[in-house]
Amino acid sequence: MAKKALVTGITGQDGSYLAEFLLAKGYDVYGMVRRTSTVRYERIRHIQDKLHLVQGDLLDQTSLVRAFSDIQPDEVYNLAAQSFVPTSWNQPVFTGDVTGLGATRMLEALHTVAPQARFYQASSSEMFGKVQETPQRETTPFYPRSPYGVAKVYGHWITVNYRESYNLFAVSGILFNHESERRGLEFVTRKVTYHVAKIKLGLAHELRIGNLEAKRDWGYAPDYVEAMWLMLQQAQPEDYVIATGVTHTVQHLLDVAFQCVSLDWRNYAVQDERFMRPAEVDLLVGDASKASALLGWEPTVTFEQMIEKMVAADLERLKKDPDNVI
Ligand code: NAP
Ligand code: G4F
Repeated sequence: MAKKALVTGITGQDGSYLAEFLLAKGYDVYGMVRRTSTVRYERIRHIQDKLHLVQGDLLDQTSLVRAFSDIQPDEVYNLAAQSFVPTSWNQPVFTGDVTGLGATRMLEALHTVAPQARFYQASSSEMFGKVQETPQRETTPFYPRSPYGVAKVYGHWITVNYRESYNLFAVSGILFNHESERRGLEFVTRKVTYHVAKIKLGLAHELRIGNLEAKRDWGYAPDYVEAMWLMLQQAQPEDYVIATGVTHTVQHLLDVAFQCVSLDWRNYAVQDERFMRPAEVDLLVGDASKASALLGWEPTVTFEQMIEKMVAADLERLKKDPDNVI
């Protein structure tokens, strides 16, 4: 019998890649989707006929209990979140409810009606915030710098707590930034590659941007979803850092992206206060040696290769449809 996986956040960047990965492994994939007035399934449209989509919302306990009870999944990947850091200052209570308490609702549903299921929680390097050591590893203390980071710390510890309280197979992947051609347009890598493509095609003339000094450890999303799956295949439930171990500034991102189309970012980028944050995470760089040793996981795509892919994909999309915003 095929294994059954339930993925929350299936319409997001990671959810779409994870769904593809699990389908290729022969899983029956159940994706949780929430009701919205406009359906936005762009990232999963190409596999939609192979998926079982179930309605549910991390804010609605009953929908989660029903989903767990009906599906009786073998594996659960909790990827759903309000995941954009700046929005978390505008909507801190909502972010806490979805991104933090949402994890408790998922674990409580699992504990109540499907305790045999293995559970993955999408934790984040944002939890390290004002970093207490470099590089950051599983044992590095957390010091979150945004309501989003605080909510993720809660989600992380409630996962540990349910594991220890109820002996559940519940793990937390502390994933550093990972990007792709499917990244949301508001995140800095995609914002840059999309604008580079627009500027190259004469569809835009400037890129308004925030802090150029911030450093991130950026990996490629398809590599990272494999790590999620590997964590649930282990004999023991443990938490892992997933990162490339290489960090770059936002300014370097501009260098690399504009070089892809032989342009100089200095002629187009305009710093704009609106994109500065009330509290910044200045530096992230992860130590994934535990994942390398125990999961055999390694990143396969470099930062430069990834940005090149993203620029190429944005050029392709915009050439076909100049209004394309996917
Ligand atoms: P994303 O593209 O923003 O996707 C978020 C997903 O969550 C979407 O499918 C969204 O559905 C869903 N969602 C939001 N609120 C929900 C709710 N109340 N109930 C049910 N579903 C809801 O995020 P991502 O980049 O794929 O990241 C996946 C997870 O990993 C997130 O938890 C994120 O915080 C975490 N993470 C991401 C990174 C990264 O660099 N990408 C790094 C570390 C951790 P709609 O389509 O309906 O909005
Ligand atoms: O791309 P970002 O918005 O990602 P951020 O805040 O690091 O969060 C992402 O990664 C986390 C993992 O560490 C995830 F948990 C989270 O869900 C999300 O996926 O910003 C990256 C950096 C920041 O330092 C920001 O200040 O880029 C800087 N930046 C500079 N100008 C900008 C901009 N960020 C955005 N979004 N837009 C700008 O114009």
